[in-house]
Amino acid sequence: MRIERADVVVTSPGRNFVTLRLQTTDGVVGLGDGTLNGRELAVASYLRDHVAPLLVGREAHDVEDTWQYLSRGAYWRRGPVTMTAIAAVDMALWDIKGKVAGLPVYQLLGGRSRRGALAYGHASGTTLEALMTSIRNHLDRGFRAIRLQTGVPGLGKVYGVGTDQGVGQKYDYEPAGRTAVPVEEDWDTRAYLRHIPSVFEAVRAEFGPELPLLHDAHHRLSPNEAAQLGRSLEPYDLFWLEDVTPADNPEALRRVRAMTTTPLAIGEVLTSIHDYRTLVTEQLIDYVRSSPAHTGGITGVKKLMDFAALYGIRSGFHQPTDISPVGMAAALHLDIALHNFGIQEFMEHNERTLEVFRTSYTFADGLLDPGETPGLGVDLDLDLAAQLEYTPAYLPVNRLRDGTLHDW
Ligand code: KDG
Ligand code: MG
Repeated sequence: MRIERADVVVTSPGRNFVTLRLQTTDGVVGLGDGTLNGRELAVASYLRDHVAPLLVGREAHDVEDTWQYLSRGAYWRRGPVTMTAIAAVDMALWDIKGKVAGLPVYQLLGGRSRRGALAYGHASGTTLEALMTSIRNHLDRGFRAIRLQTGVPGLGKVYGVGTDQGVGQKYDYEPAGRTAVPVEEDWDTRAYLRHIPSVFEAVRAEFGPELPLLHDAHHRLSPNEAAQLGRSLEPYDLFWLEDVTPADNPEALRRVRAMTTTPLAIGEVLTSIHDYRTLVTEQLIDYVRSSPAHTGGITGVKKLMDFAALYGIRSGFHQPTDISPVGMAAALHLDIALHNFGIQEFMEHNERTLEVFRTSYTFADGLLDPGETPGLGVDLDLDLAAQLEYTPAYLPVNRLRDGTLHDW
């Protein structure tokens, strides 16, 4: 069974998504997510101009060989654009294999290891009161683990804080502005470090000790500041503290690790098993944050998680709404199959997106499940997708109060 067609579909149902659609000589269709937020067309071109011509005529069943062919064979290795493009191909091939076998992909990865994947939702508020409402809204919708992001007194818009919700309203955070240049946010680490512990104290007092709580520091702290934050949050028993330092210097976490027992997660911007060598072998982290969509697909992440398993490190795959439902499905099949699953991020896609991508995964009682549809379990409505044109959208940049550009 050979690959006969390889088409790249760019669509924008409220945000931009890149999807690779492969079709075999037997008429089987496979979908892969190639979305890289703010750099979507770079991956679309990589796929369309450099990868699709190599795929046509290849054996569709040879998932591992195609993965090696595209990563070793390109000579230029790793990096987010390359690894997202390889991810798209890999997911589409697993989708095809599952459809041909008549099995959901998780069955091909070793079968079911759990009833469902514990999901965490994003609660946020510009004020403590708004945050409490957001947490209640999430609990009412079935979430059993919550990430908290909060406004900081004296700062304007802060990462992860959406429009304040009324009772029963949904979280609607969308950082990527549809503007010609990135929006500029401001940042003050000392103000942040002073404020955050008081928020966790109030939330623990209100919701008790059982609820798993998470927080994303989004790459902004020095190792010493990160250690300070980890220590100050120890009394509130976090499930994890994410991306405390910029991920491109894994050694920075040695100091953080030595200073605090708060569990650490990192890696949404890491794209290869090689990026994790120090983090994993020195046990500097507790959770891997890479997503299949940016880390070479199911094949890339399976290798990474089997390596992490040797050191007792678990998964917490990145899944904001800037990864498409196809990428979400790929993560869920891994979540159900991997022994060293930890938790799954879950931001719900908007209704328009779920009209373009028809999914078979479910969320009930705090748990996600990929469903039993053969393959990944996602269909793409090509006609609707074609009507929703790409619009440039950039993630924000961050500046300190004196104007210095800081990590966002
Ligand atoms: O595109 C960038 C987002 O995916 C990122 O800011 C989201 O940090 C994030 C998270 O934890 O979901
Ligand atoms: Mg994050």
